Amino acid sequence: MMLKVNKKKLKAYGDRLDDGVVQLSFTLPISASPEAKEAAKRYVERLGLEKVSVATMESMGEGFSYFVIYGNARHTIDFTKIRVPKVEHEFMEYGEIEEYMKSHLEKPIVVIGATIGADAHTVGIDAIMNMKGFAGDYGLERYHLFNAINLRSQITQEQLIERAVELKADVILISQVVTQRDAHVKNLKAFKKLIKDEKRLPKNIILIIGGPRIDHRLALKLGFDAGFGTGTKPSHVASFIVREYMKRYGIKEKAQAKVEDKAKAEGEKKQEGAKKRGLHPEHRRHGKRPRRRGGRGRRRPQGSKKVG
Ligand code: B12
Repeated sequence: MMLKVNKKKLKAYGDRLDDGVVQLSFTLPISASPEAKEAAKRYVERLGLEKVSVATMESMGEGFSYFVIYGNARHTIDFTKIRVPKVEHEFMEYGEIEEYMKSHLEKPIVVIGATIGADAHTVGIDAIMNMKGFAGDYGLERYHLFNAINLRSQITQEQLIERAVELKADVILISQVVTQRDAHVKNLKAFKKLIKDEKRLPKNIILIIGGPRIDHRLALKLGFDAGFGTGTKPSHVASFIVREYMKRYGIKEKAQAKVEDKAKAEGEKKQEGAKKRGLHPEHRRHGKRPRRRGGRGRRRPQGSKKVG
């Protein structure tokens, strides 16, 4: 049975609609004890939850305790008002993208990727770029018309830009996994500042960021073209790159070009037909001879004769 959800007053679902039950987990910097448990309960009550129950308390070693707590939240959200910026391009799968690129591109798209700053996490950028890919989806290296170069991790903003110039990159992919103290935001802002004044790279260069705490909204806010978060598959990124590249370089979609060509040919055919029928150029567009004023029944003035 479908639930009758009030989307204007959305609440968390625990074991029945609108009970507002949420689960919280956190650590307190005190050793596990009955007092610690009571402190955790009161803390959650102060956060505004009601009917609070501590499901789990675990010792996290000397001086730390870990909790899982349930409680009922009163607050609601108007879901109908929520708008989230997201990558709008239609996603294709590996095989489709390969075919699509073959029929639209004359040369490979150069894509370079790296994890920048002190961040040493490479698994994310590898998942997108490496031949074997991620979750059964081939990485960019597997595509014939991507020249994908993975610089891996701890690359400085300056190094990334130098390599982009050297390799004539069309696309730069940046991974940021460590977000402690907003390290990712600082790194990305520093990169944007550098690339803004870089004259050796094309204006059309596509800048994409990704990582578990990255989304499209943050990417746009920081001046990047797209942002991808957890669960991103390489084909999502590939689809975005191809469509965006074609848009920026004015490469028309074949299907669209076909429709436009057909419309143009039909227009020309009509014009040609009208020309043959001896229509005045002004009327050719409609392909019809205009009706004479007065219409069919217009009579000659009395006494006049048909000439010829
Ligand atoms: C493996 C791992 C490591 C490995 C990394 C090995 C390697 N070669 O990458 C090692 C052991 C080295 C490591 C070290 C550290 N780690 Co670590 N690590 C992890 C762990 C367990 C998994 C990360 C991972 O590989 N995920 C799998 C990939 C596939 O997922 P992903 O990165 O999200 O990528 C996907 C998307 O985000 C997206 N994506 C990612 N990048 C990009 C880029 C682009 C362009 C695009 C389009 C998409 C995209 O696509 C990917 C596929 O879907 C996480 C915890 C966790 N479970 O997530 C902690 C975690 C990321 N690590 C963390 C920390 C703190 C560290 C250390 C600082 C710990 C320390 N004090 O030393 C150091 C980092 C040192 C440094 N200089 O960076 C924290 C980060 C906290 C934060 N918010 O900042 C985490 C979350 C653990 C935690 N809960 O505290 N870590």
